[in-house]
Amino acid sequence: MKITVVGAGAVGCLFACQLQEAGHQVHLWTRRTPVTSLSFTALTEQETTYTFASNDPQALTASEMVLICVKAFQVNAAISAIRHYLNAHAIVVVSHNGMGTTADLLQALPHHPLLFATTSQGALKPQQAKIIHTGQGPTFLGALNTAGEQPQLAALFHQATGHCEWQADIHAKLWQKLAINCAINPLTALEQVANGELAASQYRGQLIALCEEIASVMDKEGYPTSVESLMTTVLSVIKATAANYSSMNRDIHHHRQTEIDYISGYLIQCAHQHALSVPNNKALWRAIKQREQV
Ligand code: KPL
Repeated sequence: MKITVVGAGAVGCLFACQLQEAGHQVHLWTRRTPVTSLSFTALTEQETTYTFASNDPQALTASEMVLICVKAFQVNAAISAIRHYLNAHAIVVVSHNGMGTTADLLQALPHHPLLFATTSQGALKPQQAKIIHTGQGPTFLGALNTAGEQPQLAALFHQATGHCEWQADIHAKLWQKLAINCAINPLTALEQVANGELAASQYRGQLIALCEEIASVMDKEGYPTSVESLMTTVLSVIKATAANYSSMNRDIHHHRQTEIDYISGYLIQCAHQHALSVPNNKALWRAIKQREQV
């Protein structure tokens, strides 16, 4: 398949290398300096160099699938930059942390098959042309509109990127991921600690309070869960990614804008619509917004 990956961050580069390795024709579209070659370190530590066509409007127009891997707050700008080049049938798959971009996507691209991919694969990009695969987690793919109902695409991702499952309701998976990110990301960013540090008893009360608020919002959103089940998931991710620094930890560390408005901010917005109070999540949202100014 002819595929354009928009965004050359860690996840975009990881998908680009995996799709190219699986035999697809991958073109990269980035805001910054075009990326033409990437050294990829696999989980086996084997290193391979992949070369890509980059920032070529003709290649973008020829693409059958466009995979948008930018931060949630960059989605609108990315769509504005590419939409006039897209061919009418191009399938558009969006992948980012957090929630809250769907309405804008549906409005900007009403006639394209639109899908969302949420992934737990881990990748690090220590340098511009270097990408390291750090963890193999599942990817879930699902439709955002009727034209996006293309379950066969899960097989394409499964073959290229490792375990990928089709989801009849992708929002169920997005809420699960949002819960994990609301619990882990702001705390690890404010404390500047690795994910594993949150297993310490000093954080247990705060994690439970966050999960109670998240469960109450998920219930009203039609995705009922229990505090116990959320805590079990959060603690297992803390353990599985103990040595990792969360994406928000890295953003604060490097003085970059974070995805807080699409993580805790999205939860707060939904809570507000249901007249629910989420003081613990709000306090973390406020604290991150203050740290972003520094
Ligand atoms: O998704 C993540 C992130 O860092 O954004 C987790 C799951 C917390 C892993 O670090």
